[in-house]
Amino acid sequence: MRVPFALVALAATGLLATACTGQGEPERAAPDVGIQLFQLPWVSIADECEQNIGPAGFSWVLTSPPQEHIVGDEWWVSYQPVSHQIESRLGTRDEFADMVQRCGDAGVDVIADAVINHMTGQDAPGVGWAGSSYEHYSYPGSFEFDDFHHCGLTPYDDIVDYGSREQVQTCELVNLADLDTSAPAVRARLGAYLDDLLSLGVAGFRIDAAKHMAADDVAAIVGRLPEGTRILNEVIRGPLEPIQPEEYTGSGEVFEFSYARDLAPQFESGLFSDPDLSDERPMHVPADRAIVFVDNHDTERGEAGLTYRDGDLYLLANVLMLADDYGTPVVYSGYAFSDRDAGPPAESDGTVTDSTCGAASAGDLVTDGERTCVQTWPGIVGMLDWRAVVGDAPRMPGVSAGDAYGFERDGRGVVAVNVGDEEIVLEIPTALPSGDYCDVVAASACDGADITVADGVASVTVPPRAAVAAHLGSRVP
Ligand code: ARE
Ligand code: CA
Repeated sequence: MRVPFALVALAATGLLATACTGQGEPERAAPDVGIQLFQLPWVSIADECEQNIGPAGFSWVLTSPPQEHIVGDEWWVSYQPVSHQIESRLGTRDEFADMVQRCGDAGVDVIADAVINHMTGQDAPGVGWAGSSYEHYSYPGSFEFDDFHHCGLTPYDDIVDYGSREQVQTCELVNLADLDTSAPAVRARLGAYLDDLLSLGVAGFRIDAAKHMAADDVAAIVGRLPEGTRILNEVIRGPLEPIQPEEYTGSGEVFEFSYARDLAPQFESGLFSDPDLSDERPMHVPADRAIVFVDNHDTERGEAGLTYRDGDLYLLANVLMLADDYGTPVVYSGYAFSDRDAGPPAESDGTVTDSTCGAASAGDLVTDGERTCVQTWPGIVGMLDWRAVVGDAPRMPGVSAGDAYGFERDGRGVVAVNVGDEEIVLEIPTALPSGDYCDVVAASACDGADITVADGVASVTVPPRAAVAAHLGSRVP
């Protein structure tokens, strides 16, 4: 039998002593895998933690920015802070606190998206979501004109040239009022905001637009936070730019954009190549500093080669990422859209509509506004358990045949993907014990012969546009 989805989920929570093996269950180490829940309300994230994310074995969620923002329907209003009150269209302060508590009880940490480089980009005065009045360079009670950079280097003080470090860090990113993060008073007020979120129990922060703050400024702002506070710096790698992600590894981890850029083209060409298996991948931060992803909320609206729109192939890319031994993966879960600016489904007062995921599967067509619910896809859940079983076993050299590619994590698990239109049998050298294994990616029932290991070789039959994976715990008794 193939391990039914529910059993995989149970095994992941450790409730199931023996699923598909007569040898007793292998050791599992909870994998460090995150899930970005884009523009999902706090109440819904709490429900997701309890119903899907915790049981699947994700260790953290990355939320959208929680602070007060400008009023509008677009998703990106979240990135224009009006004040640092934790009141937004995604929920109230109490709802945020309750989410952190409930996720924690489900074994899931919360990482908040911290927008600290800038305030709003509105030239006209206005009133924010929670009622705070503001002008472009005046946020009563927090920041006034002199707390901002006014770079004087370009027309309207906007960043024009990413080749200029000074422009990138002291001019305005798309007109967003750029805080003078070198000033002690500014650092202190931003620090107070992060402290406030920590007091509600968050485990850490994504530092939005970190590239636009000098690495020393970021270090000063986050360096005083309690030890163990997790910092994920957003520094989009621009290969020819002067500011590189490596500058920020001293203050935390960094989103490594090279990873998805290298991964996606292989799915189009069917020509897979092994990454450099030493710790030194070119144009990549060291593995222990890297956050990797197939796409995120910016790249799915821009450069990403694979998104939810690619159905099966998108799942396959996530499978390979989750099987890899480089970096900490974060899976992305958003909503379908045609218009880049389109916000999430909302109530007439602007509050984002609550939404929890039922049983969805990869490749299901989602219409605009519908949530992709990637965290419930059986293949993703199966691969989280796979990752828990393989632990830190080294990644062995890959094997290709036609449009298929796969590799072993030494003695613990094998994985294969096929991006072509024909079934392929891939032979992967392995130290797994001989026997029959169930595939943990597919949602359907296992007939007991998905993968056969004999004489140190795993024979993996990979259907068209599918992924197959097996681990020590999916061996058929
Ligand atoms: C919106 C409107 C603008 C308007 C502005 C102010 O779209 O037209 O001028 O509001 O009123 C998000 C949206 C923006 C939105 C903004 C504020 O994407 O469209 O602007 O929120 O509401 C650079 C940065 C990188 C940044 C990307 C988007 O380096 O940090 O641009 N990513 C983060 C978030 C975004 C967010 C912001 C920052 C702002 O993830 O979602 O913007 O808080 C090369 C460079 C990159 C550069 C990239 C794009 O690749 O190497 O560094 O990324 O080009 O320019
Ligand atoms: Ca700046």
